[in-house]
Amino acid sequence: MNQAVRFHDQHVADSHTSFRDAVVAGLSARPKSLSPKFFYDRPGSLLFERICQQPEYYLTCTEEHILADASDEIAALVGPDSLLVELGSGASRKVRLLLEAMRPSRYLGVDISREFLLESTRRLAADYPWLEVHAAWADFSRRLALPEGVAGQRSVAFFPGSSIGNFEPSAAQAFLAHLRQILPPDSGVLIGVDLIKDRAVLEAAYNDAAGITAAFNLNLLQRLRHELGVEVEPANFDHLAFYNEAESRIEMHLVSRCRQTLRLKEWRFPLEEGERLHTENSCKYSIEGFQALARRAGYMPTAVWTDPRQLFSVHYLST
Ligand code: AVJ
Repeated sequence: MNQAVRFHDQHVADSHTSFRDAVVAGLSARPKSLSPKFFYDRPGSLLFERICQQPEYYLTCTEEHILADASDEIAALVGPDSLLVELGSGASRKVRLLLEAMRPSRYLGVDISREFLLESTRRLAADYPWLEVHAAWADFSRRLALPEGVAGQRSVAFFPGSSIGNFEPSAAQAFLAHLRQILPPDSGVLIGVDLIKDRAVLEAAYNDAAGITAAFNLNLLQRLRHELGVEVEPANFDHLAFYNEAESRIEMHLVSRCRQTLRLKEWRFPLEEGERLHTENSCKYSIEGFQALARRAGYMPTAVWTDPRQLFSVHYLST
């Protein structure tokens, strides 16, 4: 059977304008900042795939090992005939482990990167002919809704990769609480969460020797140039990533190498030498800290798996 992917366009119609408005607001703020969700244009999504293959970036391979080891247990928790919803599906590699163990009747991939979403869901549909595959093109940080046609079925929302770390803890709690509201009764959330650990291990993961994370960070400036026509020279910026221990988070910034002015239409954004543009927070948790947050969001933390080095955790939260 060669079945098609059911595509649901949930993207905000004014995505270009809202991108520009967000950039103008972020460059006008003090300190200057841009949301990490803007990293994921096509080149950015490809760079992220390469980050996941860097030896220092332990998150991806560790999570994959945890999922491989726990997949039967996860399948038993979730039960048969469910809907598997993947948030930020990207290249959808990890979910294959779950699909094979769980054998859900339906899969819904949700992603902000349209081409990536279509490619990866088409591959899933081709490889798993028994699976009904849906794709929702959406910015789930703004709008989260199960599309018509899948709503109502007992679900498990898979939120891999520690993407939840991009939210501040209070926003993460609000996001999870909202997710709980839209999931049908008796559902669950399977979520990957990076753990607090040695500064050296954390900082190496965001400063890989091959410079892929730096290229990923700087690609945001290319995107501003190509998509919005911002006059900006990426070579005038340095990549900076460090662990902010007080906030338990990796911070990424772009640091101005000189005094310069970015231009966008009638706007002027002057930068001092050394001034930073904050591009990402990646919050880290202890197992107990994350379980407490999940409880505050209304969930029951039912199971947690980790690796022998306690680098990464995968939680199952019941709604
Ligand atoms: C996709 C948000 C989980 O925070 O580790 C990787 C993104 N940024 N390297 C992370 C990212 C720099 C990643 N998340």
